[in-house]
Amino acid sequence: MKIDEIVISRAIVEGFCKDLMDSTETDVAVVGGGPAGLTASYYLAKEGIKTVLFERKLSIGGGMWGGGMMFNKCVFQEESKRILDELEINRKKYEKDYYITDSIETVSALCLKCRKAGAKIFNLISVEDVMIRKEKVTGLVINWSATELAHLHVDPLTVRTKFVVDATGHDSEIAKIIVRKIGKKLKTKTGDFLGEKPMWAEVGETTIVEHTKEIYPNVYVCGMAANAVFGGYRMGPIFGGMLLSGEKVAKLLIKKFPLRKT
Ligand code: 48H
Repeated sequence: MKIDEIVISRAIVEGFCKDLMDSTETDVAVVGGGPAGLTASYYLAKEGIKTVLFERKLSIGGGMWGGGMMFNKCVFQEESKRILDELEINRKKYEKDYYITDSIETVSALCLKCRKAGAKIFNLISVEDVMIRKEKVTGLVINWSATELAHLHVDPLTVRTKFVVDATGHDSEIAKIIVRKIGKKLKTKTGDFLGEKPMWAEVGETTIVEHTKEIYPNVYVCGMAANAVFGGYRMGPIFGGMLLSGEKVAKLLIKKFPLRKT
């Protein structure tokens, strides 16, 4: 069989550019491919909502690969079991109300389900800014993560979106960008980013779902970023709250698209 390197190159460049062109206008742009962002993208795409996820790193999965302190197991509580089942992730009961999964399988399943549902995932792209028109976020400013890492002075590109999900984990980067660029206008008590509190798993896992909501017109927060924005506790290596938070933000946004398939 004849194999031409140039055909391979053209296939990659053309295929990627087509995907990127198609993603310049979208319904929901999710920033961050950890467990929360992936779960949100899965449920949104499953409903026929055009969903694009941008992940800074080469691998998606965020803080999930390493389980707890690199012991690659993930722990989930009873409330999140139904999401594991929906995603066809094998789980073993550990004790009453606690389940354990293999972190490699968990991330891989989340990624595959997300893609199969129709969400577009771009790795190696960082969101560095937002577009704001009439006090609403209308788009994201993106650049290659490699540009950032090499401190190159290269201008970014932009994508238009109806809604943004900040799923950037502990750093809550989108919320921080908003405060930095236009002041304390978040939907928190002070309008400012409140910051994460110390470890208290039980409380952290409860508030993370409560804190999953709109933080600025058209911008929603989920996962660890939700507790960081609203001053919630951290919870350590239990991941049920991340899936439940991703599911909740998807539910909130699905309501914004009443004409989509149900
Ligand atoms: C593109 C970006 C940008 C950007 C960040 O950290 P994550 O895994 O976040 P969650 O909320 O899905 O899950 C949190 C969980 O992993 C965790 O850390 C827990 C449970 N901690 C508890 C504790 O007590 O410590 O994923 C966020 C992802 C990462 O992959 C980042 O690379 C990515 O977002 N990201 N991608 N543009 N500006 N900022």
